[in-house]
Amino acid sequence: MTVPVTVTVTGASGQIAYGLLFRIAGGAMLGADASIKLRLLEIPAAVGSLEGVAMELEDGAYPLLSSIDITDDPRVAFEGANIAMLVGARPRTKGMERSDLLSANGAIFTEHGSAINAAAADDIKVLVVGNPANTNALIAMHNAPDVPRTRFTALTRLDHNRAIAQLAKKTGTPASHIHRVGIWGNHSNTQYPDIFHALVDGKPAVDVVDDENWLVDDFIPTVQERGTAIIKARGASSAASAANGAINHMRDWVRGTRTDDWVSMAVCSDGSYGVQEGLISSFPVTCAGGEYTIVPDLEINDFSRSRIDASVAELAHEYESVRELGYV
Ligand code: NAX
Repeated sequence: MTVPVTVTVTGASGQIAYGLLFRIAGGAMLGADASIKLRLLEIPAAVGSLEGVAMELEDGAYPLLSSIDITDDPRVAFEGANIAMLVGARPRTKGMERSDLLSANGAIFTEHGSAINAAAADDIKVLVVGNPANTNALIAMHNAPDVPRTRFTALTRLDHNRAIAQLAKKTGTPASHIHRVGIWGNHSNTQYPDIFHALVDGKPAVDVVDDENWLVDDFIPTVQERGTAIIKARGASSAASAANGAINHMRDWVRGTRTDDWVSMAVCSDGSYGVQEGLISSFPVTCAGGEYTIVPDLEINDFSRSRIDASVAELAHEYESVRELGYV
C-alpha cells in the first residue's frame, strides 16, 4: 500500500459531506490502491454531530481508511493536506442580502485559504463546493499566495452531469454515449451549458436533436434551474448528486479524463476564450498527470459567445464586490 493521501473535507457534518465521505473512504475517488487519512473540519457547534459521522465511518471498517481526525481548527485540518474539498459555507438565510452572503463566506474562505497556504502539502489540490463556489475559490486562492493558482478549482461537474443527463433523456441514449458537453462561466443560473461540440453516439448533438427551441427554451433553463427544482421537490438542496459531482471532479483531476472526452471544471482563467484572466470560471478541460488543461481552439458561435459573456460578467461583478469588501 502507498503512503496515505491526506484528504481534508470541510462542512463535514453537512448533507453533501454525508454523501461524500463514505465514498471517499471506499475508494471511489482515489482508487482501490490509495490509502486515505481523513481530516474533517466543522464549526464548533457541529463537532458533536461530526463525532457521530466519524463513528459511522469507523463502523464501515474501510480497508483504505488509515485514520480519521476531526477538528474545528482550520490550521489543524489542512496540515499536510494533499486534497482539500471545501464544502462548508454559510448558507443564504432569510433577509440576507447577496453582499451579506459574499461577506460571510469571504471571511470563511479567507481563513481557509490562509490555512492552506500555511499548512497544506506542496501538491495540494483544492475543490470548492460551498456557494458562491467560484468566488469562494477566488478568495481562497488570493489568500494562499504561495500555492500555484492552478490548484484552486470550483465545482461545476454537477452541472456538467445534469447537462449530460438531459441530453441523454432527450435523445434516448445512455449517458455513457454522450461526450464533450461543456459548462462555461459561473455555478449559478447564468451558467452556459454548451452542446455545440457535444457528441451523441459519435454524431453532433445539435444534428441528433435538431430542435433549436428545445435547446433554448428547455435544455438550457432546465440545467440552469435544476438546483432550484430539486429544492422544490425534495425540500432540501442537492446532496448525493453534488457529492457525486465532487468525487467525479477530483477523481478525474487526479487520475485523468477519458480519451476523446472532456469534463467541466471552474478554474483560474488564463484569458482563454476572452474570459478575464484571474476569474474562476468554468471551462471544458481535460486532465492528465494530475494537471488540467483548458480545451483549446474550440469554435465559439455568436449564441455561445453571448451566453458565456453574460455569465463571465456576473463573475467579474462578484469579483468587484469581494474586492471592495477587502477579501481579494
Ligand atoms: P449543509 O448546511 O448541510 O452543510 C454545510 C456544513 O458546513 C454545515 O455542517 C456547517 O456547520 C458547515 N460549515 C459552515 N461554516 C463552516 C466553516 N467555517 N468551517 C467548516 N465548516 C463550516 O449544506 P450542504 O447541503 O452540505 O451544502 C454545502 C454547500 O454546497 C452549500 O454552500 C451549498 O450551497 C453548496 N452547493 C454547491 C453545489 C455546486 O455544484 N457547487 C451544488 C450543491 C450545493 O448547493
